[in-house]
Amino acid sequence: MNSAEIETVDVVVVGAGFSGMYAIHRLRDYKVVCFEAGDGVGGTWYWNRYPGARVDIESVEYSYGFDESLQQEWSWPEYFSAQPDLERYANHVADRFNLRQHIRFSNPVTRLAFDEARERWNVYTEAGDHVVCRFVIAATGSLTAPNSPPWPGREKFCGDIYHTARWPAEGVDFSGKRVGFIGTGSTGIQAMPIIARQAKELYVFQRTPAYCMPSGNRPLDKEHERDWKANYATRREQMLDTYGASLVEYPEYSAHDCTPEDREKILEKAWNSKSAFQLLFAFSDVMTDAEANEMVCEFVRRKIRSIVKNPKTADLLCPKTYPIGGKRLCIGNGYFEMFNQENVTLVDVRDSPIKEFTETGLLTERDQYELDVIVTATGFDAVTGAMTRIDIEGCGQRKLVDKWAEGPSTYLGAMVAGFPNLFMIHGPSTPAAQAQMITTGEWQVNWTADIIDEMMHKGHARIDVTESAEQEWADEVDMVSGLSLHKFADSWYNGKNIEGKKGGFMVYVGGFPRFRLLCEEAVQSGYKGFVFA
Ligand code: N01
Repeated sequence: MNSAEIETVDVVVVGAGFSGMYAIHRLRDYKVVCFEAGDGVGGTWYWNRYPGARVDIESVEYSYGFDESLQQEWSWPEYFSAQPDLERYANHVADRFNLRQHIRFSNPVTRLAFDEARERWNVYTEAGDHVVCRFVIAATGSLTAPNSPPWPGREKFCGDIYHTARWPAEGVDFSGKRVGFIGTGSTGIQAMPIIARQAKELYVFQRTPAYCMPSGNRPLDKEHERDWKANYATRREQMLDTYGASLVEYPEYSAHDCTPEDREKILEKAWNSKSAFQLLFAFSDVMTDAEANEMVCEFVRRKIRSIVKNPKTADLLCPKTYPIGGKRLCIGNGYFEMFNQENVTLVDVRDSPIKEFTETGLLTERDQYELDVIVTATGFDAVTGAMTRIDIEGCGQRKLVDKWAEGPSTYLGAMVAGFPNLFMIHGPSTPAAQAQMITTGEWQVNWTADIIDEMMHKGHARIDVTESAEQEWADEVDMVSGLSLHKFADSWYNGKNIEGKKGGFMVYVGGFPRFRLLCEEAVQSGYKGFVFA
């Protein structure tokens, strides 16, 4: 193409999920284009439309705070919103703030290449767009790239196969069907009880049992809503000062300080709490002290045994090999109860792994299962997958995928040395799903946009970070994860959910206040670790 025909903008935003949408809004004084793979806004809440998809953070918190009238006008029907309500909210925001004019839908970015001489990014898309820009904001999400384990024989299977993260908008009718469901993480636990109500038979293929607590979801009561609306400004500030950017109770007492009777009462209260995740915050040391953690694990196992009538099934559903919270705690509605239904069968694929898909179902090492439909809720190539699936080429034609071959390196989770003017929101080594993602995403967008504003104001063409700053950030990330029990679980946090994926712990578990402080200090101390040109 003739260079005169190539479109030039200030900022390209990749992804029109919640962070990408806010980035468009925050940077609207510049020329901004956003490329989005889907044909609508909402990111995670656009793609994950499987039955039962629902947020596990209170919606009054899990929503934008940047516009007071938006949060005053909007009403959530339930405490923990279902996917259709979250998607409706995303569409409302896109319309209300005229964001669609900047978004090119069904148009995923395929390649990003930095032109060092011009100090500009070349952005190429699947639909054939080529845009040149000064800054790229990759708002690509932590849980974007679906993971589909390479079982042979998929093409042979005569029925339908679905991945929960690519669910058909028109839904799926499971009536009278024999359904095989692979995956018992947060997604599977939400979807299965609903599918089990419809399906003739449901076979649950479990590799690792999950800790799960009830969601406490209910219609949002008007008094609670009024109270939040009267105090939004203060509450949003308070949220930023908590570990997970969420106002759950954070006790100061250790599990060891309590008598067994008091511990039981506290755990029972946390189990029945209206705030999801309260079990992880039942005591101050659940995520740092193995014995305290085990007390909570055993409490959940007792719950499972009391709910599930078949003792063998109950035992198989009890997690025994990793600490609670080591993988993200699942929040469910009737998951364990579902195993009391006659049409539901639990299959242990740790003991007898899935070998292949056959014409009529699934073959494990021990048995053949006859199925009409197979649903995979096998998670994501998390944190890095959305970035490494784009061909990204920085200075010296170095590819991001090569730089990250042994695991992702970043500075503050925001930038990668040798990839100037490319900012990530919820990138590797940010708190990601350890903290409430809309509020922390908004905060990261503001922090990034302030840097861009300053560069534009001062006439800096280029910002990069040093490799020593990356190393210091890696040391910080290792230090805080070394203090927590997360390392004792194989999960998407450390890439061990996917065979062969390399890298260490990819999520910052030092808490959002510390993360925010370190990001703010870096900028305020004269851009420590950054290099301008
Ligand atoms: O994915 P997962 P997810 N053979 O990776 C199994 C967020 N989220 O989509 O544990 C057999 O947790 C795998 O087994 P194992 C939330 O942050 C939030 O459920 O690796 N099984 C596991 O059981 C969450 O953490 C909400 O042994 C295989 C399952 O597939 C994140 O998304 C709702 C397998 C994958 O679980 C991801 O959750 C939903 C194999 N080869 C999701 N490979 C809410 O807000 C994988 N599995 C409520």
